[in-house]
Amino acid sequence: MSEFDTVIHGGRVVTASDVFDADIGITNGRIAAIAEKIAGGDRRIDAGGKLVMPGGIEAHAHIAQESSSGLMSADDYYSGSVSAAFGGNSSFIPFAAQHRGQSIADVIATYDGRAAPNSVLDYSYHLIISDPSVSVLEELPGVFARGITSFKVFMTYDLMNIGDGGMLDILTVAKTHGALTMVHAENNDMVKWMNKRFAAAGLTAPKYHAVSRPELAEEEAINRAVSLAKLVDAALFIVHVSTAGGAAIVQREKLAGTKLFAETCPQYLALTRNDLDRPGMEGAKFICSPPVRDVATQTALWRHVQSGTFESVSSDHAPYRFDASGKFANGTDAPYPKIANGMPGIAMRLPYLFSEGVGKGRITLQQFVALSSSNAAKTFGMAKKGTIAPGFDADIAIWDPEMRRTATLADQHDNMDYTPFEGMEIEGWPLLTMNRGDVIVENGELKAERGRGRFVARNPVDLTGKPGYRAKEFDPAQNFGAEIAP
Ligand code: DUC
Ligand code: ZN
Ligand code: ZN
Repeated sequence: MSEFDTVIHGGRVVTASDVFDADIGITNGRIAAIAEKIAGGDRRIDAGGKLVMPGGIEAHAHIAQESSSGLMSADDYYSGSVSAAFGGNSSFIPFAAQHRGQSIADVIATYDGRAAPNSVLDYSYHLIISDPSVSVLEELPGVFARGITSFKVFMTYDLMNIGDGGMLDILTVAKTHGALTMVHAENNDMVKWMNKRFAAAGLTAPKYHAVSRPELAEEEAINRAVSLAKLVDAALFIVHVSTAGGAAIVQREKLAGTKLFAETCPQYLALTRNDLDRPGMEGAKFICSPPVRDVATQTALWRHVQSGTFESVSSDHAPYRFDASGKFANGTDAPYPKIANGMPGIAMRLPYLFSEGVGKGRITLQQFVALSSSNAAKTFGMAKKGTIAPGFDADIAIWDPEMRRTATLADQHDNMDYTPFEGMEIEGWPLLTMNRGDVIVENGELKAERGRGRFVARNPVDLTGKPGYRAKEFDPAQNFGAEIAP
């Protein structure tokens, strides 16, 4: 018996700060040693000529989740985690969604029943709250105590939008417990007004989806969400930023010290609204909200990826098949507002970001690791994940930086019947994915058992370096209003 269960040798190790040649010794699922040369190991994995990186942490995915209209996503915790692993991820944080009238305890129990027997990867949940009633707010401390330290709210969709007052209530409870509130920021009334006008003009094809959700709707809502969070000085994470204007607000507010985090997604870097204008109903494959925009937006978002506006590039994997179980649940000629919202991408997030980011010289290897793994671990409180260091979970992906592939459905290993990335040329591909020392995927083969993944209890959000904002109305020195300060 060797001191190490596994030794990965001969590879080039990448962390968010460094690139160096080293061997890694793994014992009991943890990284036990990093050295120039490590002998022994019950199993030795040759990583010569390869990159050895922290496995991705997918922080935005809709898995075994019903939409507000009751449509189930195509991927469950088995297919979703398998697809994530094929795409170089070692863990993920999908959503547990409360729909109106449901107790939070029931929601969490439901998702435990979906995830625990099925996931091949470690997982946690962000709790979606659609109904911040007094009883729901009272349940939240128990959720934090279980290590679910982030949740998502919506400013759009009639059945999800919690209103500004609801957001202030949630932000305030979150602040008390050190939780992070994530927000889908789009102005609901702007979108509904646009929909009404398109419907009146008989314009219902998928391509109108893109223009029905204007850039201004996102920019206005991001600005409002940030103002709400600042009023109570709570931490906020803007999900799926799709506009240059929205990203600029995030950048400005981060500079000002606001307790703000954000992500964008590959689809906003890779696709444009022209994709919604493909022949027939093909455009439905590209319907997601917020919508994909244009080339100028892609260029601007890449600049923000490069310069630190975003903690992460997440997939927003929201899989609905191109059939009656998904996109066409309301008929094959449904008007765009009745077509399921979302696209798959959990297996393409990292290959796309590597190829277009590292491969094209837009970001460094270290930035790739930060954007794909390390920042998510820090932001969402996964204390033992997100880097390669002694004592951390052996969550590792070995990549061939030179492997070329043409993106195609067969490589996704999900339950979908299309990938929006079909045909894209990719350079750099994950060959092996490991979670807590177990090999999950190796050379195109799944090696893991269904249900081996474990729930990860997460820490409160780390706000070090973010001084925040103090509304003068709540400043005791101003002598008015401070009595009700949050
Ligand atoms: N928001 C998401 O984050 N994902 C899918 C659809 C949506 O509105
Ligand atoms: Zn959203
Ligand atoms: Zn989403």
